[in-house]
Order: sequence, then structure tokens, then C-alpha cells
Amino acid sequence: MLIISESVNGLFKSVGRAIDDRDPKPIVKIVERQEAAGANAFDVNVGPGRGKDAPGDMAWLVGAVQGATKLPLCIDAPDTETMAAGLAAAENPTIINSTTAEPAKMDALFPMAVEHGSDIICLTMDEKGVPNDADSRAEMAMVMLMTAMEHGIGAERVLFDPLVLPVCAAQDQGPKVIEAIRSFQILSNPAPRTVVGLSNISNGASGRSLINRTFLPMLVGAGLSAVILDPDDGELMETVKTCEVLMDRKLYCTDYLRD
Ligand code: THG
Repeated sequence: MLIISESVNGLFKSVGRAIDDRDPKPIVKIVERQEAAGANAFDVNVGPGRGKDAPGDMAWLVGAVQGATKLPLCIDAPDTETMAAGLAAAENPTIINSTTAEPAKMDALFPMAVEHGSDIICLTMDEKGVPNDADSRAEMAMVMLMTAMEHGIGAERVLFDPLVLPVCAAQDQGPKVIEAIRSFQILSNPAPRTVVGLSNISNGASGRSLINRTFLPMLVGAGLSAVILDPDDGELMETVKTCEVLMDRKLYCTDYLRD
């Protein structure tokens, strides 16, 4: 399971302030702590509302994270200028987070993935939003996979994200996301990888940690291969490890069971 830390995000006050002050120390602290806690990659997002400063902020933030880790960076930006600035500043391996199914976005972002040798997250949504059911998400994923391949990007470099919505706002979407994770895997052989932003599920809810660590095993059971989460949540990280043993993805089960 690829564990992508969600914490380098300007949405969090301490990170937003560090970006404003161009102070790498809080970023370095988060990155070092989370790498020790089991992060395998870092989502890097300057946060909302930065307007025309976003590309410069992203370039700085990528530099600050790279000062503390050699792990891959998942450059998370809604606009192509900020994405380009993040990729240009990156020396670590990169994952583009993300393209949607909108033709203009795919035409801009797939060539960036080729240029930088990046993996790329494909969100199954377009200008009309997120399709309501699993089949429509899988159909959209198929179109995205074909388009990626036309750009010379192999299925192994693509990660599909069905987009997790808050359970408070869209309770019917939980099982649809699980089913979509399953459907994505029959689109190619070997199966394309899948990813979600786990904390989205508990946005606006109380008892967030319990919701997150209950939803995760359902997704892993459906074949999820990567997840954006908070590695500082120790119980959640224990759940990840336990999922991997129970899904027969790790060899250390005898040691684990003896503990
Ligand atoms: N898919 C992909 N990328 C993503 C997401 C996704 N990137 C962003 C997001 N979703 C994943 N990262 C987060 C980070 C923080 C929170 C949720 C998801 C979060 N933050 C709290 C909140 O908003 O209430 C706290 C913020 C604060 O302290 O102010 O929940 O789905 N590909």
C-alpha cells in the first residue's frame, strides 16, 4: 500500500503560515515526523485562495519538502500553471495529482507526465462533476486510460481516484466508491492502481478517526493500492498494516501475529 501523507497542505494553518513566511522549519518537521511514521510519499498542496501567487508558492513548498526527504512528491494543484511550477521545482520522483476527464485538462497534463516521467492520478470527474454510480465512473476511467495510452503513458503509471465524498453530505456514495475501486481493476491487465483521499469521507463529521479507519479496510478489501491519509494517526496506520496482512500482501504475518 502506497501511503501518501496529506499533511503538507496550505489548508492546515501551520503550513499556510509557513508558506506565507517562507519558513521551511515547520514543513521539515512535519515531513520528518511523517516519514518516520510510515509515509511513502507526500501530497504537496498550497491550499485554496492563493490566486496568482499559487505557482510561486508551490515551487517554494516543493523545495521545502525536498529539503527533508527523497520520497516521491504528489503535486496536488487544480490549475495547470501551479502544477507546471511544482513539477519544474521537483527533483524527487513525482506523481501528478491530478487530471480530470475534461479534454483540455488531459491535453495539458498527460504531456506534463511524459515530460517529467511522472505517474498521474486520474479523477473520474468532468465539468459536470462526479458521476453518480460506479459504472459511469468506470466508463470515464476507460476513456482516461485510452487517452493516457495515446500520449504514450502506460497503464502502470496511472492511478484512478473515484473521488470520496463526505459521508455527511452524500451517504449513498460510500458503497459506490468501493464498487468503483473494484471496477477500475478490470480495465487493464495488469490492473491499474487506485487511490483515494481518505479523510474526505469524514469531512464535517465528529469521530473522524473512527470513520477513516473503518472505511479504509472496505477499500483495501476491494483492491485499493494507494491512499492519501494522515500518518500521524497511529491507529489508522496500525489498521493499514493489519489490512496488508489480512489481504496477504505482506510476508511478515507470523511475526505480526506473535506480537
Ligand atoms: N483525491 C486526490 N487528492 C486529494 C484528495 C482526494 N487531495 C486533497 C484531499 N483530497 C486529501 N487531503 C486532505 C487533507 C485534509 C483534509 C482532508 C483531505 C481535512 N482537513 C480538515 C478539514 O478540512 O476539516 C482540517 C483542516 C484544518 O485543520 O483546517 O479533512 O480525494 N487525488
